[in-house]
Amino acid sequence: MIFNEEFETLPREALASLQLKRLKQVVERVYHTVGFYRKKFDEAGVKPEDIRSLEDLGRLPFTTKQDLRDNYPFGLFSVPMSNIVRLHASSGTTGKPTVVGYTRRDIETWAELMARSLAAAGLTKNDIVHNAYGYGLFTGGLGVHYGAERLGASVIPMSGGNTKKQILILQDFGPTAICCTPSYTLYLAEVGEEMGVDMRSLRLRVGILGAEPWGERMRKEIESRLDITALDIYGLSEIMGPGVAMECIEGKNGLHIFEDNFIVEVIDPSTGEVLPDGQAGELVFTTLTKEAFPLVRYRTKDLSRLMREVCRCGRTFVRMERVMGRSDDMFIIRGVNVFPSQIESVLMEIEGLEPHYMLIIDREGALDTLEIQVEVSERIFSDEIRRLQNLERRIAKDIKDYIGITAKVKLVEPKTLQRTEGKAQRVVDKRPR
Ligand code: DLL
Repeated sequence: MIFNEEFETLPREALASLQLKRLKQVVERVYHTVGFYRKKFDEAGVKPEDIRSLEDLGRLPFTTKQDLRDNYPFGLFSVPMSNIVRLHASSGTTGKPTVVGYTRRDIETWAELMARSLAAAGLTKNDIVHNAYGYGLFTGGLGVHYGAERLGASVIPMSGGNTKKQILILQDFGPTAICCTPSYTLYLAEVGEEMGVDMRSLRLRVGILGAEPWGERMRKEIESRLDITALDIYGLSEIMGPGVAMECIEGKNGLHIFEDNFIVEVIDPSTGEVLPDGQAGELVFTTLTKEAFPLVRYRTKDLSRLMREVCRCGRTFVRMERVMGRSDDMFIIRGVNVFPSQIESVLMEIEGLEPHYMLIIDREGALDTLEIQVEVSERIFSDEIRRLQNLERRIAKDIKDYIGITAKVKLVEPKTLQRTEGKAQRVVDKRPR
């Protein structure tokens, strides 16, 4: 179902002229209300009136996470605090959180985009939504909540944690949709199975899963353990929260970016050069409708590529491929650039491994070391030692062959690696800095 037929199916030309009109307004607005932008635009020698076409966007400087940090907490807001009705923050792995603000109208816009996202997953007002994204400063909980209400669905504000209780609610309230991170979905399946619940016979039909990178293997695993359709939702606090892009149930291949609200570009993360459609690079967003905290050319560090082919759902919005990883969760082992998602896809090809793993990076002398801890299934774990050793060797060999790095592999007992309610933490970097 398409929630906002008029905007979501706009012919590309009409969409482009809407984007240009809105872009001009945003540039004008930030130039006159946010000192940071005025200074940056002046330095770059661009005035708001220089933006005459969408291509002119490329003349504006990028905004980075560091700029947000430098203006912590409210320095980039473009309205007085009296017009801000909500604050959220994203926990940075380092230092202070990133703070974002919303006006009343921003909350309405966000609710609409989340309603669109849920509708893209096939939800209507007749659905019951089990919302296990965390409520609080994190945008997941309240973002989904307002969207579900806007759609008219019945929302269960579970938030994260309390996993056994979640299972009870899943059984008794009969929600038809679940919203949480993909890793937590699997954890729920695991706990439910442990409690003797047949997780495939729940009323759940669809999962709206995101906030962390995941892959097709994980999708299949979730779909078969819970007997649902698992769809990917993308967003980031800086740009709004969840609902920047959403996979539709008809296409199930890439996420539609709500382009009437955002302009997306893909750049080469090392040079900043804008890449042609289809090439992988870093996503850069410009917000077109946000009042409190507009962002111009915000570098997300998320790596993806754009797909222009028309989707069978009827939406005209461009799709982004599921996020491959971040340019900054990349780590370098003895000179080789490695993304956790690459290791995950090697592991997931091997029979008998569970989708739970940890990567521990350390240094011995001058050499970087990587230890991969991965859970094996119950059946494999009871095998004789020799077979487990063979499996470890096989994994190490595959990692070497596919990624080109030497790793120490340690198989661990099922259900021993730490589970999280929110985003999975899979990399521990112990190297001295
Ligand atoms: O994670 C917003 C969100 C909530 C999205 C619920 C989807 C569902 P932040 O905490 O600011 O916001 O983290 C944003 O998470 O830059 C990506 O690196 C990552 N991320 C979000 N969605 C996906 C996804 C929320 N579907 C950061 N696939 C982003 C891969 C994702 N990574």
